[in-house]
Amino acid sequence: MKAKKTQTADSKPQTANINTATPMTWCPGCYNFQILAGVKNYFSSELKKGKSKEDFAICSGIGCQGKIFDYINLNGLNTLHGRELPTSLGIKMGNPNLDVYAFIGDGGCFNEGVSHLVHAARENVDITCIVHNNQVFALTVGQPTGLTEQGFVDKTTPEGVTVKPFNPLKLVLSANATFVARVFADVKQVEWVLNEAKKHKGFKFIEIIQPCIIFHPDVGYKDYVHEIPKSHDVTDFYKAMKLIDDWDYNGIKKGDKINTGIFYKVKRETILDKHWQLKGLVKDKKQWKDRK
Ligand SMILES: Cc1ncc(C[n+]2csc(CCOP(=O)(O)OP(=O)(O)O)c2C)c(N)n1
Ligand code: SF4
Repeated sequence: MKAKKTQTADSKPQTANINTATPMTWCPGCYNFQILAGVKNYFSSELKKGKSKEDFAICSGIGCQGKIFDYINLNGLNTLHGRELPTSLGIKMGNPNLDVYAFIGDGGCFNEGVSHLVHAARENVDITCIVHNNQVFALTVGQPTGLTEQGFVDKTTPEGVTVKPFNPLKLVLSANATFVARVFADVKQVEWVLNEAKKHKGFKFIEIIQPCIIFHPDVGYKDYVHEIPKSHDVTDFYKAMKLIDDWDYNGIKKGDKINTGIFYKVKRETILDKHWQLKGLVKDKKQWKDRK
């Protein structure tokens, strides 16, 4: 694991700066800037509340969103495209006291890495999975992913996408994820949802609707965003499915609702609870090397 900045044993806890000097290469106006700002606000406030940089690990893969790794000064690993979840699981197993955040694109998560997603949700791995959903493979210049709408045309698909996208949140819920949420790429919403997710033990899945202004622009998504009613019972699986089903990702049609907020949240044994060695490390706040 790449340590971006080390702390000596006798140095004081850092309440520090998580900025990096890496030049920004996102397109001006990219919604990833909103996500980055929300994520940084969240980590900064955690550090101010007494957490140390060494309590966190971040992981991303290859893609426009993957660059977020370079813009946040926290330890972690920039891994292979689509392998953000198994890498994050490895980090968590290596040190279960770390709070691990995986940043993934919709291509990485729902195309190349989709099997990892299903099993991370099923195992209730205690990590936070954040998907920047722009409905295209943006870094490689806009090819369709499994979430791109029918009719979408690019150089690889000149006659347009012929099949319907699948609904990623229905997949995540069906795989028994215990925390499922969606927000729009907005600083405040991102910060809010991370604060909600941190209260939950288990696999936290957050979809962020992040239009790509170059290859999959915002065709009015914002106008279709609806906050989930406060009265929604987050433990009701079928109601969660119903709210998720209000938008099928196949473009935007009259009557669609892109619901945002927490669809589902239930308690279930996590992968850590099932293994006494891991449980012991968490209970004693120790690392493997310190075990007797
Ligand atoms: C295993 C593998 N397959 C394909 C690629 C090529 N590749 C690199 S980035 C990328 C697109 C990433 O798309 P997405 O995950 O949706 O993120 P975005 O760029 O849209 O943020 C692809 C296909 C790769 N690097 N590794
Ligand atoms: S190509 Fe799209 S996702 Fe990538 S940086 Fe530009 S606007 Fe953002």
